Amino acid sequence: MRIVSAEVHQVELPLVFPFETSFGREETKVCLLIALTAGDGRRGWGEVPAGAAPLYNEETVGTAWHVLEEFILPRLFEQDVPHPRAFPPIVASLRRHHMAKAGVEAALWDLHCQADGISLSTALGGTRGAVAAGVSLGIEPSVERLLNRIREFLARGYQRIKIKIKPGWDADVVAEVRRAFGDIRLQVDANSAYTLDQADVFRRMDGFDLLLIEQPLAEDDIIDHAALQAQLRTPICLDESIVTPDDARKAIALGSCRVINIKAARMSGLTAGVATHDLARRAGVPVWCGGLLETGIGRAANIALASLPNFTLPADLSASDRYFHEDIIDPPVRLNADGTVTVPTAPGLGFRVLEDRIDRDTVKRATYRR
Ligand code: OSB
Ligand code: MG
Repeated sequence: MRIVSAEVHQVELPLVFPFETSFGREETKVCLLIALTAGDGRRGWGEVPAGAAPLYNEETVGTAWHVLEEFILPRLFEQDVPHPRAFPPIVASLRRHHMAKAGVEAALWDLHCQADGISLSTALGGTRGAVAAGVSLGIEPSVERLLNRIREFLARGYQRIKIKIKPGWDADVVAEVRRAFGDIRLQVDANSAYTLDQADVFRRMDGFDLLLIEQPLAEDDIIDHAALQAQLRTPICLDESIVTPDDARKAIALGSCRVINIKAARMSGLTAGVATHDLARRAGVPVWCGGLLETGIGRAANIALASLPNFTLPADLSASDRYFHEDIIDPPVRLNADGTVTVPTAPGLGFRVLEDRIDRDTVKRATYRR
């Protein structure tokens, strides 16, 4: 593939309702969208799900833009890329900036699949036609408000509920959720809000039959997580701590987790996401597909990835209407009656990208040429 130009769009889409985690509250989805144009005129799309501030990881839309403009896109234009899997080595010597790299790699996958007339799911090795969908719900101003949200999403048919926790909003809230909804599939995500000396909170939660406890401790830690996992029956699932396939190998070897949340964007792209899936599968460790409140473009790639065989737990892949009044893909992602999301079979991302909506939501844009 010869890429002749790259458009970078910074978009802002209002969320249907605010999303609060232990690290902050978001009312608007801010990210970069990348459109690559190939020599044959085809366009491929990818998302850089970095936010306005470096809260989930170290990247922001500003750092991603800088690194794309100054380093990643110039390298892309320097050579032809025979396959999307040839892209990671081209940018490997640029340290980190995983989301910026992942956005370009996703657009290359879209182009590659369009050219071959295959779906992204097929290209990645997907084996299922639908993915079990869960919903991730933020911290609310009151327990009652959270219970109402959960009720609403259970009624829509989501197969599992994930709630965000932080010190002061944890074991008691989980107890109330269990009391209200019985044995629903339930998990929690701390986004690194605790330290090992707060282990008693997790020992308490160990009695609530959670599917998993996501990222309780520091984002750069796999030592204390191993110590905590040894005290718990409930699997620890790592999110922020796993940014390369090698991190996954080490965390599994140390016993730092028994489940892994895979977000290709956190790991520099779909190639690394698939590699992590493969090594976890060989180790007998289940994985599931996480999300970063992506627009339809990022979510389409996540759906394709989640169709691989070892994605055995419900994904943070909700319908478009959980996030946005109007998504930027057509059709929007919809929840099936059985609580799944269909994996598209059309070539590439499998959805039509609504460029006029992207233009409407774009606050900053630039085009770079070979
Ligand atoms: O930790 O999984 C997370 C959203 C933003 C940042 C971090 C996380 C999340 C989610 C949302 O939980 C999942 C989704 O996209 O539905
Ligand atoms: Mg998480």
